[in-house]
Amino acid sequence: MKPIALVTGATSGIGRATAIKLSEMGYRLIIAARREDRLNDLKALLSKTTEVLSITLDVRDRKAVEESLGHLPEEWAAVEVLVNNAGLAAGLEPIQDGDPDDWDRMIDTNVKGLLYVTKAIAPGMCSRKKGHIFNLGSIAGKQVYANGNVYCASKHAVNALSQGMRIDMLPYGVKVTQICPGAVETEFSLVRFHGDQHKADNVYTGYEPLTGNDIADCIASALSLPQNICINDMVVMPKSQANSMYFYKQ
Ligand code: NDP
Ligand code: 8X3
Repeated sequence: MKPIALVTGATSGIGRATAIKLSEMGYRLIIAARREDRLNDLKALLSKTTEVLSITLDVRDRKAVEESLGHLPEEWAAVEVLVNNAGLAAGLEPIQDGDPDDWDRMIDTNVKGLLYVTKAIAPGMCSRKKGHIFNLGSIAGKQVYANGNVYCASKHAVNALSQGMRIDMLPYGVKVTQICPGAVETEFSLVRFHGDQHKADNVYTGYEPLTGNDIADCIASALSLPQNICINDMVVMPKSQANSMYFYKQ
């Protein structure tokens, strides 16, 4: 029987690329996100190579996460790989000008959503003594940049939770890998700037950003290592980005 991987936020960017990569690696896929039409398209694509369970889900909805991921059909219950990817930035303003609705969205999705999904899946991994969790952190979880305030705080929380999860599940052999990318060209900036395509495109000009496929390759490489090795933390930057603040643009 093929192993099972669950990817949240599979309808775009890093999550979509990772779901495709994992299907090519021989996993059965559980894909979750809010946009049902996109999930259906991805399911059709993945179904050419593997079995797929598609779940329309808002990870901020604790009850919905418990009901769906906490009660998976028996043949889908033994999740081996969880990719906690669903997340977003909303806004890029000084704290005094920030929108509390944006703050709620980021904290509820990036921190609480990740916790709800983990709570639904991790107990099974512990009881089977087998599992690998990937948390999508960010370079923003390592360094704070101007106007990044709440997004950076949410990713610093992911950084702390990844360390805590790794310690807590150590006796059960569950691996926890945090992936911390720099700039990846996805819908991330379009979402951050509330649909302003021009502002979003500007983020990625003058240098070569990473792609969702690049991050999927990193996840695949961590997964492909021998079982006694765990990559705890991967900080993955475009060649032209030294850290959150320093880009070399031409
Ligand atoms: P995208 O906007 O392209 O994809 C985000 C995905 O998250 C979408 O599939 C979206 O699906 C899903 N999502 C958002 N909110 C929810 C929710 N409430 N419930 C379920 N799914 C949700 O961005 P990326 O692929 O770039 O982002 C993926 C992750 O990588 C995020 O955690 C982000 O913070 C992180 N990251 C991104 C970087 C970048 O530069 N792009 C760099 C570092 C980290 P839907 O709208 O259908 O629900
Ligand atoms: C997303 C990339 O530059 O906002 O985490 O930190 S950045």
